[in-house]
Amino acid sequence: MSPSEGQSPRVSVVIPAYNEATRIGGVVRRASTVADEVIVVDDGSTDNTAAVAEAAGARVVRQTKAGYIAAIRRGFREVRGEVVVTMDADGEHDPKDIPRLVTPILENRADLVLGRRARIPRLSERFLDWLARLRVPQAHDTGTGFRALRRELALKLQLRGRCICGISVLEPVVALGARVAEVPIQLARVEKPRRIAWFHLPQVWYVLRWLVAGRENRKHHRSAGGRWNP
Ligand SMILES: Nc1nc2c(ncn2[C@@H]2O[C@H](COP(=O)(O)OP(=O)(O)O)[C@@H](O)[C@H]2O)c(=O)[nH]1
Ligand SMILES: [Mg+2]
Repeated sequence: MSPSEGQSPRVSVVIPAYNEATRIGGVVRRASTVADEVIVVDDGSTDNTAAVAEAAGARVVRQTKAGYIAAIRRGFREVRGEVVVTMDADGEHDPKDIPRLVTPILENRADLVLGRRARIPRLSERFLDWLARLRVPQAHDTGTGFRALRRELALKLQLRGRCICGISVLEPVVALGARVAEVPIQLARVEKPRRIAWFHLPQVWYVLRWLVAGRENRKHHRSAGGRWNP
C-alpha cells in the first residue's frame, strides 16, 4: 500500500505525543510512506516534539496537557481519511504493519482492528483484557495503542476513562455494535522507563460499567433493529 496520490485520503494516522522529540521524527517519516496523512497531537510537550514532527511532514495539532484519550479524540476530529490508525510516538509500533491493520476495514470485514501484541507487558492490562473478553471474546489486546478504525466510528466514540484498556473495544461494540478484528503486530524494543500504570485501578470501574451497560444496550439494540451501520 502507498498513499493514494491525488485522491481523497483513505488512511490517516493519528499519533498522540508527549515529550517524544527524540523519536517522533522517524515515526512520522515512516508512517508517511504508507498513509495519506499523519496528524500528531502534541499534548503540551515541554520539548521540541511539535517542531520535529512538523519538520518530518506531520500536521501538528497542539493542546494543553489533557492526556492520551483527549489527544486521540482531538486527532479523530482532524482526520480526513476513511480509516484512522492510532500509533505510539515512541517508535514501538512499526508503520509497516499499517497495511495489514487497515485491510479488514477496507474489505468491510471489520469496523475496528486491534494490533495485538505477542506479550502484554503489564499484569493490570492483562486483567482488564480478561474482563473485556467476557463481552468481546475475540479481543485479546484491548490496551494496544496500535489500532485502526473507521472514521465514522471514531467520531461517535465517547471514550471515557483513564486509558483505552477495555474501553477501546467495549464502547464501540457494546454501544454501537461495531465488528472487531485483530491482527498480530511486532513491538520494537524502546529504551524508556515503563511507568507503573496506577490509572488501571480506576479503569476497572469503567470496564465494569460497560459490562453492565452491555446487557441494557443489547436489549436496546435488539429492539432498535440492529447494529451500527457505517
Ligand atoms: N497526548 C498524550 N500522549 C501521551 C501522554 N503520555 C504518553 N503519551 C503518548 O501516548 C503513547 C503511549 O504512551 P507510552 O508511554 O508509549 O505507553 P506504553 O506504550 O503503554 O508504555 C506515546 O505516543 C506517548 O507519547 C499524555 O499525557 N498525553
Ligand atoms: Mg509506547
